[in-house]
Amino acid sequence: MLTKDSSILIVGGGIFGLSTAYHRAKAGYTKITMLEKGDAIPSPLSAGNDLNKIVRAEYEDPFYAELALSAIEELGSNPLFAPHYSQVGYLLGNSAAAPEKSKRSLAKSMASIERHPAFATQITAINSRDDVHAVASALDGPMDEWTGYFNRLAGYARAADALRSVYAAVKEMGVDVKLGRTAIIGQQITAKSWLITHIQLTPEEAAQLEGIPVTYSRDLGFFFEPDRKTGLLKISPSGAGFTNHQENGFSVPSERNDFIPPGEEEAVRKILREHLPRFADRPLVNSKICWCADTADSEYIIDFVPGRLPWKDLAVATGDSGHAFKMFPVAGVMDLLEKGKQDVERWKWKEGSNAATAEVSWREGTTRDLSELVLS
Ligand code: FSA
Repeated sequence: MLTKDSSILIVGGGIFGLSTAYHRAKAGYTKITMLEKGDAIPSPLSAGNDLNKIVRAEYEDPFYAELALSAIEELGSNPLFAPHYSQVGYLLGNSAAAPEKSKRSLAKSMASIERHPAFATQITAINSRDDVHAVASALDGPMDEWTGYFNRLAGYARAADALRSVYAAVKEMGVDVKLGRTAIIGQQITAKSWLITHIQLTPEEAAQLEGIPVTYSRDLGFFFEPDRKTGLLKISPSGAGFTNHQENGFSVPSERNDFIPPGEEEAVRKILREHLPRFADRPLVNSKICWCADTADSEYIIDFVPGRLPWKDLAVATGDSGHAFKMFPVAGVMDLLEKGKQDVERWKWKEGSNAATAEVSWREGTTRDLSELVLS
């Protein structure tokens, strides 16, 4: 039985680890140690170590929609998160040439919120160029026959800043943090990465785009308003991601991440030409591939590792699958440790699943391994 002076060891200081440390410390646990493999927090290994991340409650599955709504509530009201959250809305759609898969994914997103009371006055359908102009006049690219919707109850969080705040808070609350340790992986999880890059805007250019919604053309990719401190506008192309398979069959994050995979620069330029053509030729800066822990069905894994010693009482919270940052404020309240078992079926240990071969409904294209690419 867990008591407030039980020792809790958290492996990994990313979104799930930090959120767990925060909520356990807040609940009065006094002996919490957190190990982080990277040499700092925000860790260079955490996908959350990023300028910003999308915050939205659109999910094919209402379970996650509700969870994301509770996270949005917390992001807007908890003083630890609120300074890092901008509710600029979410402009989601498809360009005219989008493949059927992107169109299906968009329809599911819309269906997940359109009848929900929380969104009753928040959604505007986008059926024409004029409709885009009405909600985001700064987007002056062709966006011909671009259709979708604008959801006001969404936005983005300044991700690394939020990590810094929570890290400072957990240290203040007495969590013992040890940096530079090794973490664990398994076959249920595969490391996949996506390009994140930026263009640098001048203060005048940034001012023109201030407050634009997070815009996601499902078939092309997404971008955010320019960062209000630096003028950096973040862009990420759509795709099924890049793996880094080892001889042992596991894909793990690569040592070097500061590059643009072949073909991806053109994908970024296409996003710019479609939405913000005046910046289409701007140099791409601070480019990196951002690593996520993917599961076969995009469900997180938050469970005890089955079996006897040495794993007794070892729990994992992982499998972000590219959609966990928004849950930062609530991830650690998934009270596995106190209940002593996971009764949320979807988050159970996924023995026998293979994340490396799975097909994901909300992603376009096919996964490529870094070994297939000729990197410059
Ligand atoms: O919650 C979100 O909508 C973030 S998705 C961002 C993204 O780059 C995905 O587009 C991609 O498919 C992968 O899951 C990594 O995250």
